[in-house]
Amino acid sequence: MSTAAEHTAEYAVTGMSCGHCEAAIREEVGAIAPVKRIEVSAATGRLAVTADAPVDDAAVLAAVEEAGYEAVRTR
Ligand SMILES: [Cu+2]
Repeated sequence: MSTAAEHTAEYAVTGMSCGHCEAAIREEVGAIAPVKRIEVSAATGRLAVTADAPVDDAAVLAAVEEAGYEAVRTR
């Protein structure tokens, strides 16, 4: 554990089927300013967004929607 607190928000994404879907979400969510790390899997439908500040839920959900998918926060 580092001393700087990391915040991770997890989402269940509906509609991803392949690597292109993952890339589309990665690109849109990656454009949100303080995002540090993105894990996304079409196989599990899971999206995890890590930042040094609390993750902006509305921005993530809007970005996923922009990419053409739907997400709900799961953690
Ligand atoms: Cu795809």
